[in-house]
Amino acid sequence: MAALRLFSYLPNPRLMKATIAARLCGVEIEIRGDRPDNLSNWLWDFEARPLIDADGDRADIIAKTAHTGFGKKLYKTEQFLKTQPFGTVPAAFSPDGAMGIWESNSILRAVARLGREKLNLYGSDAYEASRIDSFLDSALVFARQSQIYLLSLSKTDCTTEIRDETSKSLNIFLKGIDAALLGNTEGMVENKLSIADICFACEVCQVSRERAHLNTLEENKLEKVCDFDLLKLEYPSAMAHFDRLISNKYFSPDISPLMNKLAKREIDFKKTD
Ligand SMILES: N[C@@H](CCC(=O)N[C@@H](CS)C(=O)NCC(=O)O)C(=O)O
Repeated sequence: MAALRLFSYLPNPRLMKATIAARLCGVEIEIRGDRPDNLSNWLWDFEARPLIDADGDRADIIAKTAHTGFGKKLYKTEQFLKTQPFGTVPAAFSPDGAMGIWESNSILRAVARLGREKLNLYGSDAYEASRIDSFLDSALVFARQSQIYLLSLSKTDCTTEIRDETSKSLNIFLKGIDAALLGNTEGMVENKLSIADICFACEVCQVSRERAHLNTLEENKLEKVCDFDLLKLEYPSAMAHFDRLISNKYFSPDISPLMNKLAKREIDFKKTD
């Protein structure tokens, strides 16, 4: 039986935090989900699945317009909302469905805790673990802004203010990581690979999904925030670490298909431009 069940839209770099950690420390996880557009046709539940006609008769399904990220109504069970009080995805569950965990960084921590016997990714003492938490918290501050940016790009109403705020937030995030690495190549905390590195790699992949919206960026006369060539010049240690991480064999099964698809989109866009 899987140690953790996850429900999310797919692909989702924030869910990849958990799958990369699970691969590294041998934790079995079960993933349910679908393309973002299709999740409005799914039952949001521990037993998540596509909706069926009979669901129309169920009194425990609450149909509500999403507050973040989905244009349509979402169908969440009362039990889902009991275990997931914020009602968001990615959503993780204990194997019996009784305990819900949300926020991708907390789901990542759960995987690391479950797998620490095989490989410890969450620090060797309270100080190291807390420093790792500091990186996760800094990443969440950045992630909040990148979410606003990516959602505004998908709604094609991104403004210069949103774009510039995101760029500023990315620069603050990368500046800290660049300084923390100080030439270290294995990891941000005590030069050991930890969930801080996994979170960092996935959040950079997430913001680089702006490349799925190159038309919108051009129409709104906006520059990308995640220009890898420029970022490499400005934050050489952070971006070299990012490159090393995404080509690591535990990361690449999740990251490479997404990054290759985005790179191809950029090449195709330049060809038609
Ligand atoms: N910071 C959270 C973001 C979670 C989130 O905002 N999820 C949105 C989709 S991007 C959601 O589930 N929205 C459902 C709703 O608003 O009802 C994380 O990293 O897990």
